[in-house]
Amino acid sequence: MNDWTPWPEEFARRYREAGYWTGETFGDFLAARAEAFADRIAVVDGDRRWTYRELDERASAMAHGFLARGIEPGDRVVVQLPNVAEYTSVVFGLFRAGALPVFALPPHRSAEISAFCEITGAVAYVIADSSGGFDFRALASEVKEATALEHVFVLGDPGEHTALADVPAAGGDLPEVRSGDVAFLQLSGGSTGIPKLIPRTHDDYLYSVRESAVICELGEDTVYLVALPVAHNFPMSSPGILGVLHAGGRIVLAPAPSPDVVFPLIAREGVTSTGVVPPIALQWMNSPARAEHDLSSLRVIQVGGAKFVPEAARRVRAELGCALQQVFGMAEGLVNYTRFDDPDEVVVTSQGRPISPDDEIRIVDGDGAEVPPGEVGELLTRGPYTIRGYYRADAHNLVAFTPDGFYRTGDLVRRLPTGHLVVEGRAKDQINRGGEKIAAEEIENHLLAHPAVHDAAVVGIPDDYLGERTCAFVIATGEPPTGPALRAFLRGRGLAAYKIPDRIQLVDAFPHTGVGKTSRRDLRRALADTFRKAQ
Ligand code: OOB
Repeated sequence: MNDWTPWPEEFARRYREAGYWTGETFGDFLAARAEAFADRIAVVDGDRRWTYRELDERASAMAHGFLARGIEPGDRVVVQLPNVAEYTSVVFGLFRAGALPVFALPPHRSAEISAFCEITGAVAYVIADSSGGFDFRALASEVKEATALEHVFVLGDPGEHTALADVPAAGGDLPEVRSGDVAFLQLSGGSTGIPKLIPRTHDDYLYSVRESAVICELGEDTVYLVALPVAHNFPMSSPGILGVLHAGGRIVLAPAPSPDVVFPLIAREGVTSTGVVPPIALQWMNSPARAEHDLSSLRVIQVGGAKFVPEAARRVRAELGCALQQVFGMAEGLVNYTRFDDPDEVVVTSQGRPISPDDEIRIVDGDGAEVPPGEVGELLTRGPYTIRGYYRADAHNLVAFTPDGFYRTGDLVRRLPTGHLVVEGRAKDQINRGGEKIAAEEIENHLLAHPAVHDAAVVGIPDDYLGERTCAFVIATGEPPTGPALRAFLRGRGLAAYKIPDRIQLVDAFPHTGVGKTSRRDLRRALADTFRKAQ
């Protein structure tokens, strides 16, 4: 079994020759930034301000400390931190130690964290003591008991674990890290029962970061607000914190995306840009608190992660006083941006065009044949920063990628003559709940573990605010369980809160699918259709 699928040599050579893959590692990247922007402020977290030099020094001290404690180059380390400055020193520290961060998101609980640890064989887990009212130390103890985890590093009060504050150490040479190797593992939104992990190399990711910084016109005067969870691909690299560091700008970490937290921060720090999912953009536009804060420093708000409908997109300039940039990206690679010189109509009605001239786009019908120009089909893509396979997932890779290496995005799109893509829907069994992705099969599997559940089908139902919410259709055996009981059951299985179905509907049978098929995939589609028609 292969851990990951490298690009075929002819492609790798082409990407190097084109200057996309430069041989730079994340460790080099930070060193070069620290050299160029030494005393400028890189990171703002509350009252703390770290310069580029300080971030560089902290990252190296972390790297030495992790190595001294037995983390080895190539080891996987699950990182689950809130939006705090230490996220940057930990992650760059791991990069410099040659270890691979596995980026968990704050809502993940034991079901997800155990799965990440099992798939990757992670030896360490980095958390905050508690955040958002949840104590991560107990979760860590539970996962450590059941997996190969050897170390738990805790920001704050460590309890029975190791204090992150005790990790930094001095040291000499750091291990050699190769730019063509995997640098970290991102999470896929997924559409299967088991989470999928995305291996990204230094070369491929840094290419997307540098180009994103150019497209988004970042510079030393950029002040970027991290309103989404910092470990997500969007605030990480589109252009995100890495794009901002590349350009010598400043990152401002927000502990939450709500207007009461974010608006004063924008005013205080002179924030110039930020990236959010559609429900947050709507919340900001609808907030009366807008009038109480000076938001005039904002030049652009990026919206992505889920479809931003044109009616909402049209309101941005008038209500937030800044430009809109739509971002249609995926942790697997491909990222599309509307450009600042695009006509307004293109910016409000399309989801942008790819970063690279070598992003190959195919839009195909159900048989894999390309659709005529302008028609809707599934988006397949291949390119210098799009993966060729998931991590340790050989069997799944056979269906998720074409034999010639195109990633099947599962997104239904059409292409405008300008090359911009318009997202029209989805052909994957995933629910996009305001940017948070939920694999239907994963939730169904958890429901099926309940003794009174005979069968379950999870579908997305339209929602004005989130785009979609989740509905679980359940056929019971014997005494039907109540909705609250099923929800409590799912929470008890350690599932992230955003994955708990918003609605649970008990039914006697699932609709027939016409040809008498019984696969849950067909049922899901049929139920989703029935629901849409009933609305
Ligand atoms: C971003 O990344 P992921 O990996 O959480 O989710 C990717 C999926 C896409 O395949 C698509 O289904 C959906 O999220 N999506 C959008 C969208 N942006 C993402 N659907 C409609 N309109 C959009 N603008 O979500 C992500 C990664 C990097 C940058 C931005 C978003």
